[in-house]
Order: sequence, then C-alpha cells, then structure tokens
Amino acid sequence: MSKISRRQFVTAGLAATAGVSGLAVAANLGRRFGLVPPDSGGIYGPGETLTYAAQRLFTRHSLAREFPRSMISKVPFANDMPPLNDAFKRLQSGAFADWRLSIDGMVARPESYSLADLRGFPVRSQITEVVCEEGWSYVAEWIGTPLSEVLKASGILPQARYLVYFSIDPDWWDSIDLADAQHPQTLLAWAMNDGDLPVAFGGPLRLRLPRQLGYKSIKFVTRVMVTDSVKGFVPALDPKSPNSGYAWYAGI
Ligand SMILES: Nc1nc2c(c(=O)[nH]1)N[C@H]1C(S)=C(S)[C@@H](COP(=O)(O)O)O[C@H]1N2
Ligand SMILES: [Mo]
Repeated sequence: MSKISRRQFVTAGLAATAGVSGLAVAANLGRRFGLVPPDSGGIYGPGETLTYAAQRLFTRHSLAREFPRSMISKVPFANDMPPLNDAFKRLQSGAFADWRLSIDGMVARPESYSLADLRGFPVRSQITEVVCEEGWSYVAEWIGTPLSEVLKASGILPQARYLVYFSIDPDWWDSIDLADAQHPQTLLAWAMNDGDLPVAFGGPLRLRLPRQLGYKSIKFVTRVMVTDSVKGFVPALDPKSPNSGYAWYAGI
C-alpha cells in the first residue's frame, strides 16, 4: 500500500458501494491500487479481490489470535493423509538428518538448510489455532524459525512479490504474498507443544501461517521459491491441486 492513502481507498470504496454492483467495482478498485489476488477471475473473483484488498490495506500487520497455554487442545486433530512417499520414508529412517529446506528464486543468496541450521536462527513460539475449511480446529503451540529470518538471510531481490512453497508430497504446494511471508507469525515450525513436530502434523518441517486457513499451512515443506509472479502456482486455479477452487487468500 505505497502510493495511495487508506482514505482514498475508503472514499473510492464508498463510491463503489453506491453503484449497482459493489463487487464488480471492487475488482476495478483492486486493479487500480495493485491489490488483485491471483484468483481474481471467474464468478467469485470480485469477492476475492475485495477481501484481499481490504485485508492488505487495513490488517496487513495485525496478528492472528494467540491463546493462553491452558487453551492448548488436549487432543489436536491431525487431518487424514495418504501414506507418505519413499523419499520421505528414507529421510525418516535417518531421523531427518538429511532433510533440507532450500530457498531459491529471486534472492541474492540461494541456500539450503538442515533442520539443525534452521534451529540456529532466532526461535519464535506461539499458541495459535489451525482452522480447517471443513469446519474443525484446534489450538497448539508452534515453535520454529520465523520465515522472515530465513528470507532476510537470503536477501530478497527488490522485484520479488510472492513466495511459492513446496512439500515433499508433490501434490502440495501453495503461494503467498510477501506480506504474509514476512509476517512475524509465519513460522517454519519444527516443534509442537512439548516435542519435535510429529509427522502427522507435518514434521519434520511445516509452514505455519496462522493468519490463513489450515490448507495454506503445508506439511513436510522442502523448498521455498521467491518470485515476482505466481503464474502457474495458484492452487485455486489448478484442477490438479487438492486446494483447487479454494480461495488463494484465505485470511482469518
Ligand atoms: N503436505 C500436506 N499439507 C497439508 C495437508 C496435506 O494433506 N498434506 N492438509 C492441509 C489441510 S486441508 C489442513 S486443514 C491442514 C490440517 O492440519 P492438521 O493435520 O495439523 O490438522 O494441513 C494442511 N496441510
Ligand atoms: Mo483443511
């Protein structure tokens, strides 16, 4: 939100709601102010644009709710998953000593980190809620390396705008903007509650993004790619993605 003021946006927004279709006008507003999410086409597009633009203008820096320790769920709910692939099992049999997270794309210094390397960065812990779009949720403590620290170490190039992240399970990948990538609560989580992050919850490494719905918090993350375009990396628009049809920006 560099070139326009919030007041300008609000004024323009009020003018829009006075029109016949506020949603259609929202799409134009989003375009005008450069706040268009990549799934802005189609029948839900204008609604997606309205949500994303409003969030980025008004709540960019706000934090997801954090809970007291007493609210940690006694029985956290791990989503059902198909068996993991051979590459995963091989790494698991070596206690994940060879697990790597690579950072590449539009960075000055591409890097590859072991879990031990990641633990060497400043650590953040937070007690937040995982909210699935299917209606269930649980609260857990997540401990890990803020993604912002790793990005800082690699040096994001000025033209970068998004980040695409990948799981060892090739079905799962997603993308976020840099505001969420650099958000203080966005963690590369390697621990949960009282121990290492269990495999059922995405161990050994999961991207925890507490400001968006659970499906953006991808398990078994192995790679993040910094980019200026998410073309081809928008699950909502990809029929092969398990997140096909779900909003790209799933803010909570
Ligand atoms: N690699 C991978 N990541 C994933 C999933 C998955 O099946 N595979 N499921 C997603 C969905 S839809 C949700 S709601 C959350 C569930 O997290 P949980 O198992 O900790 O409850 O993980 C997300 N991340
Ligand atoms: Mo989900």
